Amino acid sequence: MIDVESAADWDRTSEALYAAAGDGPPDIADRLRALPPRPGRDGSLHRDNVIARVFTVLFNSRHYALAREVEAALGLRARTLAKTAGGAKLTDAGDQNILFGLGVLDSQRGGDPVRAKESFETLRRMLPPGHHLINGCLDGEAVATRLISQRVQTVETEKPPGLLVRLGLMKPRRVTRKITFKDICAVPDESLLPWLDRADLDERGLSAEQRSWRRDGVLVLRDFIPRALIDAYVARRSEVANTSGWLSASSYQHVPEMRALALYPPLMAKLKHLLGEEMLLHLALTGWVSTERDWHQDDYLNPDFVMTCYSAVWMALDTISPDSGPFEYIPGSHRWPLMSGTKVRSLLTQEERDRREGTQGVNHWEVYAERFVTPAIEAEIAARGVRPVQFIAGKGDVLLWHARLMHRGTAPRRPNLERRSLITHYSGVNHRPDMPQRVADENGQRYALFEAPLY
Ligand SMILES: O=C(O)CCC(=O)C(=O)O
Ligand SMILES: [Fe+2]
Repeated sequence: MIDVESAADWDRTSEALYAAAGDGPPDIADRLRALPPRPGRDGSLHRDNVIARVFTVLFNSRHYALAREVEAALGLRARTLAKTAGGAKLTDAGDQNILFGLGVLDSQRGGDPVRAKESFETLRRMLPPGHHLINGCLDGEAVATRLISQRVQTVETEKPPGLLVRLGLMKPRRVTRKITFKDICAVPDESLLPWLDRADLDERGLSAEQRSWRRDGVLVLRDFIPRALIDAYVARRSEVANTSGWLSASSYQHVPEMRALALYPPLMAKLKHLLGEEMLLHLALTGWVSTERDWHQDDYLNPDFVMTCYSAVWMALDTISPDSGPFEYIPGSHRWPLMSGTKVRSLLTQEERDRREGTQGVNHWEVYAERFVTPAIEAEIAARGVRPVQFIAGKGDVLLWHARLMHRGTAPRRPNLERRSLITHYSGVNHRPDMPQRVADENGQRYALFEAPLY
């Protein structure tokens, strides 16, 4: 194995991986398995980077059958790795491979080359003697491309340029001044906001729950979900042998046991009571570990017409350990200025706005923007001197949160500790013209349909 210190090394290691990938799918699993192991802190192997990347590319390009094949051949780890590589934070990543992978991903995204180099150097220092780095992520993409091209005619097979070549091409980012929270917010038209958020609302006649929603932006319902519903879902979810759960955001459409929780009529009634509109289920996060998604309000990810007529629900399926990376929020922050996706995107570089990733050409603007969004929110929190609160929950406890509430999935203190939750997101039925396909369940509760298999 070669230590990567120069552009020539990148090329040589790439060639080694191309050779390992071979020409076709039949023995791809064997070839990937034959890649050299490189123990990380959690015992992961070097090949994990390649597998994660292969899986991500296949999945993103909707080559589900091939993705399933790779997964079947290599074990369910492929999915977990792919998810971790996409969602982890550089500073929190305990896994050397992922750390390195992120460095490479940074550079692929035209991200901060200094950070990419730093993560690479950090990894080098962490490596035990006799272990080496190779260019895993990029070549994972190459392997995936090759796999696809064996089965599908139209996919390009061109080799992606090496990391250092890309770094050489990147222009240094010009930083003029610090971006503040105000810079990424907009003033919404009050008359279009949900009724409980309007300043001129007559508070007489509001229920205690409506008052607390108006004041805090959350509603906590202890021991709210019947055990039998939770147990049925947990049994089904346990069939997925990895902590990330199903990858597709609309897995609920294929899993009735999940819908029984997400569309539990008393829960839907609470949502309607707070938002003033019937709510439509359209997203579920089924991982049993923290997303580690940093501070944000959810609404800035939505199209403008949603206008914060949106809410999410955090359901504890078991006792949630404080060490497992609980959900954290700032009470009352839904009355702070409203983060605006348009404003955030306007602060990206033109290159970032134009960038398309993967075979599907997705632009991950919210990920690129974290470099200024996270510091801006952290500065706002410090300036206001407010204290975050964690949702330390028992089985059946539920937290409903406002689309504008500042929240995050914290980093676990014990990395592999389970955090058994179901997180579901809803919009007002009249606020989603972009989700025309919808059905009602036997109780009349509505959910959106998407063209995605259970994955
Ligand atoms: O991991 C978490 O608890 C945070 C999830 C989150 O931010 C969301 O679902 O909107
Ligand atoms: Fe969120």
